[in-house]
Amino acid sequence: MNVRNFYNRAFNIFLFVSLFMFSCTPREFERPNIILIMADDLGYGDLGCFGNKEIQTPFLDSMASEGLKFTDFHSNGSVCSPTRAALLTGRYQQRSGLEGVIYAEGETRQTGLDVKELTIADYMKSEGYATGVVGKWHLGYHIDYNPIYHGFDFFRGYVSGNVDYHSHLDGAGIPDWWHDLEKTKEKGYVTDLITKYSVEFIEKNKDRPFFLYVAHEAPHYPFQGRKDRADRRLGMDFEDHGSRKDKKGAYKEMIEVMDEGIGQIFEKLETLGLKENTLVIFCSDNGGLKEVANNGILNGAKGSLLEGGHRVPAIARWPGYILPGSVTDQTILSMDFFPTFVNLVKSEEKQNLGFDGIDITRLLIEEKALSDRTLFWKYRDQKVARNGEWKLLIDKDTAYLYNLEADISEQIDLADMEGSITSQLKIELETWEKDVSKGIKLKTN
Ligand SMILES: [Ca+2]
Repeated sequence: MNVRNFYNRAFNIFLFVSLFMFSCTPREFERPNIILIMADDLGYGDLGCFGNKEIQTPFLDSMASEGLKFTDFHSNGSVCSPTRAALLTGRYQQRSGLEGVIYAEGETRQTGLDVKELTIADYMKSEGYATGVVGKWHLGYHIDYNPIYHGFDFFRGYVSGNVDYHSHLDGAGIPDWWHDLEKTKEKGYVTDLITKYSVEFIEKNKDRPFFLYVAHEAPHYPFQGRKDRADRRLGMDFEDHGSRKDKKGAYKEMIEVMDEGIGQIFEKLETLGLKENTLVIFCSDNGGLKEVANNGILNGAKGSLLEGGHRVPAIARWPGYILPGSVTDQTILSMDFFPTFVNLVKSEEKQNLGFDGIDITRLLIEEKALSDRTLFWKYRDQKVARNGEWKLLIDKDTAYLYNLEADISEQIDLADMEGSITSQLKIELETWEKDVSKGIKLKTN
């Protein structure tokens, strides 16, 4: 053995022993507080740090420069309720029967996320965390589905898909503003109330571990700024999208006010000395609405399974663990957060909790690539199977195959040219559909 080989070998042994000791350490980090912030209908190109030049988002931009930006993050659904179901359960939304939106009107108003489902909040609570949700719930209107029955100790917000930012009436004209299990009247612009209660929750729980889910309404319609008037009034007709003419102007303001509020959350963490021990995640629940959003170079918009419907901005910040200014192109879904949080806070090894999502801790703190997996989406008459660069899209029984690495805007259909990849993904998609629909009565609205 020459000298160089000797040193190489010695170094490898050292590395192995270090890694072994590392992996045997009971806990390599203190259990962090976790704040999960989700915007509503924010498009892939709607933030400065994702290339937007018009909308000012200094706090989210600084979050990206202090943390990790995801360029291939996806919401599980291309609309609201399904993503929220997957996010909170760590499983495909089809397993909880929530493939479609829970509407303010019609029979779906009676449905919701079954309280027997294990949610992030149930889990965090069982680990001694204070649990709060502020903002939009959209997993059931009936009080039986209230977040308080899903593991949250604290709820300030609304249960529908959207409310008037000033009068807090839902899409059916019904008052929808809650303090825990009580419907209440409260003045204020929804985005500001969300910030106020998020900050209050952090302050109240500063001396114990907490999980806070900040579910912003912005920039979902109605398109209303801070100084606009209420559009929805009791017993009066109204336009869903609001009366303001300059909808794009309102949209920009709505994102900027949300960003300002996120800045206040960051400031509170800093003031209380909690910045270092708090993992903050930001994402959107689906792609941007065609009429107002910027979905960047992506094709499609909210409601579609083209990339513009579900590839959304996402950022993670955890000082000391996540490398500042890093970027990952690994494919992540909303359902991956729950298994990750389990790994971060668990007090003992867990049995299989039945997740479809995976733990991405090592990606967050070491930028370690994830192992190969095929991911699936389904909504109305579209279905997708995605593996690495390949994306199979079935649209009304027609198959399209896109290579997202070469063609992120999904312009060139390779379904015939790459027949074997198309067939393979079709088989995986069929198997997945059978698996997730076992014993579930789908509400495919
Ligand atoms: Ca949404």
